Amino acid sequence: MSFYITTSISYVNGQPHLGHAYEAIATDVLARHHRQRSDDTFFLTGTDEHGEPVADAAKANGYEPREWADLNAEKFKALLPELGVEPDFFIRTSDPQHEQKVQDVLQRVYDNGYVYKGTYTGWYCPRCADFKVENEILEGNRCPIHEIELTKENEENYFFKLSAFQSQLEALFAENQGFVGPPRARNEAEAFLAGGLQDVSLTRAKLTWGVQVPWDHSHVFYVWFDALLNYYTALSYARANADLTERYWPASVHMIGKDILKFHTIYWPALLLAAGLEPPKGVFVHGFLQGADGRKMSKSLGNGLDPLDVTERFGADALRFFLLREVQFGSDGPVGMDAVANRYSAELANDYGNLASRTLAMIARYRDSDVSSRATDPELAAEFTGLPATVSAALDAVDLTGGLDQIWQRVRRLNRYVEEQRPWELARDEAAAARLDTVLASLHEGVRSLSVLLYPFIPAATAKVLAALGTPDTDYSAAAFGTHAAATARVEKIPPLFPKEPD
Ligand code: ME8
Repeated sequence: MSFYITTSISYVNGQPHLGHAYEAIATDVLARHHRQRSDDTFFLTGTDEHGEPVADAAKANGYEPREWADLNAEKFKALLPELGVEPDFFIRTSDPQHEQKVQDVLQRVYDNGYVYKGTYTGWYCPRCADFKVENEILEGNRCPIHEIELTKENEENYFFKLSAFQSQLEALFAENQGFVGPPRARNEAEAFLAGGLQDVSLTRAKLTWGVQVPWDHSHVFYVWFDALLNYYTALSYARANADLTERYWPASVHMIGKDILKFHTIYWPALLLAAGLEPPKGVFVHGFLQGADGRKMSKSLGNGLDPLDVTERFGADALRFFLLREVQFGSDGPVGMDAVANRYSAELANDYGNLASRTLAMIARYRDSDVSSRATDPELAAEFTGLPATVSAALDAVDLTGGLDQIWQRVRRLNRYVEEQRPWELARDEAAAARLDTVLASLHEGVRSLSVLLYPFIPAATAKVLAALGTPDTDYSAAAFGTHAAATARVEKIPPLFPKEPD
C-alpha cells in the first residue's frame, strides 16, 4: 500500500515557530508508523515562498524577495533534524521545476474552461493572502485571524470558476466520510460549502513575486494556488530519475492547521477536479497550541514556547512526546515549559526510562545479560493482546494522542508488574529461579514490544533501548508481545535515557 503524507508548507516571512514544529512532528510520527508497517511511504514538507506575505516581509527587512526566501528557507530546513523529523523531500515553491509544473496544471484548468477574466472588488487580508467573503469578516472590516483591517481591493484578475464545483464537492464529502477530520473540521468545511461557492481570484496583476501566468505575462498566480499545487508538483521532481506521481497520487493525508481549512478542503479538491486530477483522500486539521495561560502565543505576551529551547534542554524525543501527549491531537490546548519538565521527569524518565534501565540492569545482574529463557507470563501477555492493532487503528484515525495513551497504559502496567513480582526478592531464593526467568523474560518482551510501538513517537530513545535489548527490529510485524518468543538475546546496560537535569 502507498501512503503519501504532507505538512502544509511554511511561509518564509518569519522564523519557524512551535506551530510549524508541531505539524512536522505529527506528520513525522505518522510517516514513521507507516514505514514500520512496510507501506510505501512518502513524506513531503517545505516552504511557501511567493506572494504578498513574503514580498512584504522581504521589503520590510530590506531584502529582495528571493534573497529573503533563500535565507529563511534554510532555517525551516535546519529545524527538522533538531526535531527528529525525516521527510523524503523538502519542496520550495521557488524551485523552477515546481513553477513549470504549476504553469502546466493551471494552463490545463484554463484550457478546460474554468478560468475567465473579471474584476475583483472586495476585502483582502495581505497577511492571510486571502480574499474574504462577507460572512468571514469581523465587524469594522477586520480579518478574523489577524484582526487587522482588511484592504479593499479592486483589480482585474483571472477568476477560477469555483462555483462550478458545488455539486461535485458535495458528492465528494458524501462519498468520502473520511475526507476531512476531525468531525469539527468536517462540519466547518461542510458549512462553508453549504453557504454556496463563489468564484475566486486565480491571478494577481499587482504582484510580481510569483509564478507567471502562461496565457498573460502581466499576471502571476495567486499564491494559494501556486502553494497548494506543491503537493502534486513535488512528486514529479523529488527524485532525479523517476516521476513519483503515479506511485503516490492522490495524497493520503494533508496535515494542516485550522486557519487554512477552506483552502485545503474546498479550493484544493475543486482545483484538482478542474485539472482532471484526483482529489486527496484526506485532510486532517490539527488544533492550535496556545501559551501556558491559554491565550494565543505572542511575542508581546511573552507566553510563547520556542521548540529549540525545549530540544536543547530535554531533547527532540521529549518535545515530540510532550506535544502529542499534552494536547488532544485535533484540539487546541495550552503548552508551557513547566508542563514539559513535568512530563519529562514523571513520564519519560520515570515511567519509561527507568523501566527500560531497570529491566536491562536486572537481566545483566541476575542472568549475566542472557535472556535465552523466553517463557513469558501468560497473564501479563493477555493484557497486551491486540495492542498493535488498537494503536494502528488510532493512528489511522489520526488520533495520535489516543494511540500514545494506549501504549502508555501498558508502560504503567509493566511498572506495576515489577512492583508486584519483586524480582530482587526472587533472585535471593534459589527455588524461585524459574519464576525469575519468566519475570525477566516478560519484562524484556514487554519493554521490547512497547518500544517498537513507541518508536514513531520517540525514535531516538526507543532505538537505543531496542539495541540494548539485543532486538533492534522496529518493524510493526515485531510489535506484538510474544513475537520474539523464540529468539535469544543478550542485553547491554545503558546510561539513563532521560537524565535528570543538573540542579
Ligand atoms: O499557512 N499551533 O503557512 P504558515 C499549531 N503557507 N499550528 C499552528 C500555529 C499554532 N499556534 N500557528 C500556525 C501557511 N500553525 C501557508 C500554508 S499550504 C499549501 C500553505 C500552523 O507558515 C498553521 O495552521 O503561516 C499551518 O498549518 C502551519 O502552521 C504553517 O503556517
